[in-house]
Amino acid sequence: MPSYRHRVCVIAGLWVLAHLSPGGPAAGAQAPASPGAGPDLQAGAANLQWWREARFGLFIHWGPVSLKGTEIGWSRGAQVPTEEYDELYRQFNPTRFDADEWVRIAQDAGMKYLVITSKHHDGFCIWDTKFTDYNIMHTPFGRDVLKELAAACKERGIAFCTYHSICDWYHPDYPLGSPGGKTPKPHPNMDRYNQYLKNQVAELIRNYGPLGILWFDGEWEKPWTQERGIDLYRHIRSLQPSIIVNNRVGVGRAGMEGSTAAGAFAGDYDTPEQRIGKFQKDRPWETNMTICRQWAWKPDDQMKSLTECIQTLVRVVGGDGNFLLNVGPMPDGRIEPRQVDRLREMGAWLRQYGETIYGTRGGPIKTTAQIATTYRNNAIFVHILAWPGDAITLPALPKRVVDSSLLTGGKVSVRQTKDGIEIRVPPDDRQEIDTIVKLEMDGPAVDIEPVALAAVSPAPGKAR
Ligand code: FHN
Repeated sequence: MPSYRHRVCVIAGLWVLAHLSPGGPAAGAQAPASPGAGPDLQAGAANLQWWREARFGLFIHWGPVSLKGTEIGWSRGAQVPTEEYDELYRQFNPTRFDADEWVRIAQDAGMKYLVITSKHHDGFCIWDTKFTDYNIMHTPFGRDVLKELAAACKERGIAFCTYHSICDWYHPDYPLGSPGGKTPKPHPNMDRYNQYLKNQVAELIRNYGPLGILWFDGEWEKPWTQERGIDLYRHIRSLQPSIIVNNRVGVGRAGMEGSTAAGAFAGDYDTPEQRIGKFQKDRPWETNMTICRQWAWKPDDQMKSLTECIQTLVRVVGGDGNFLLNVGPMPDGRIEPRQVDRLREMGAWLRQYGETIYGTRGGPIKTTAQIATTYRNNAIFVHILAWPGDAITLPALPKRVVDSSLLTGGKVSVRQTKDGIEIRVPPDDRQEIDTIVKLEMDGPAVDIEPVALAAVSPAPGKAR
């Protein structure tokens, strides 16, 4: 994985931008603005609202490399010789690709937005771009995948979004090449590459937009700078003011942890990768994670269990984040049936318990190994993911529990004292994946200051 260069710009010239949180200025002192960065570079709370309520999206990493079953971008010049990798597109013919089927799979999974790699680090473009012939129209398949997906998303009411890599180990003008950005190109021209990048971003927005999100990546390498990042943010905002852009365009992202260096320009949200982000309500965030181990298609890759998928979703939303779950479609254009089954199982769970996920905020009790909480209006949803003993004891809250119910079925007893709230559910009514208790409070849960629960390790034999 990339070794990140944390070239966070000089804090003295940076700006903590207003309205990072939905409700208004972010916490934290006002620092001098970074060159060219300001609130006008952000989507704003109103444009983020649909995304924060959506909570769950499908990530797709796909390209001719699926013919090899190795990792997109990273295997170029590593497991797959560069010359061979760059010729794969000439045999790429995913005849079983069906855009409407992919979007239906996302919809059936309970996902509300779809982010697909328009171009990954390997430089291959899966749309009819006028700026390079290294694209899907020059393959035996010859169809514009982005055009078909954008139409299918529009038809089914799923937000269409694209992932676009800033680094490009194929393009002759980008200074670094494969493997993994470790080799120099012979005659690079970064300014010309930068224009190519901006031209293609404009194509994506103008021809396939309006896009829900432009999900950037590959900003960590030396040729990219904060100034180029600010310029790219400004370019995007000028093309579609409402678009949401992540924090991987400036150079302030803290590696896989995905947060943004204090004071650095943050884009619209943080991007913890392959992990559950920390509890954070003052800046939007989204965990991006693979359903298997590899981002792109890999035969017989290890796939996450339903318990892990659901509990990750619950823990992420409990931390006030979104969950972007990735599949790598096969070279014939299908999403692997066992992955489709997993996504369908998640959708079945969300059809039953989605009220505890969609349109909720994280907290007010912070996630632990045993529980996560989400809330909406006066309701707090306590997701019990493991049982340390016969009861779960929550910290004292400043509002009164006026009613309670066990959304997952069965009986629950709730006892509130000045010291805390004790929850008991008979073992037979406890769910393997998530036992959900709804607490109806005597006022809005948003007024409750987030509170940590002392972690309790499960008593022996009491894991459930
Ligand atoms: O190198 C990429 C990787 O292939 C994948 O696209 C992930 C998704 O967040 N981002 C980079 C690794 O951090």
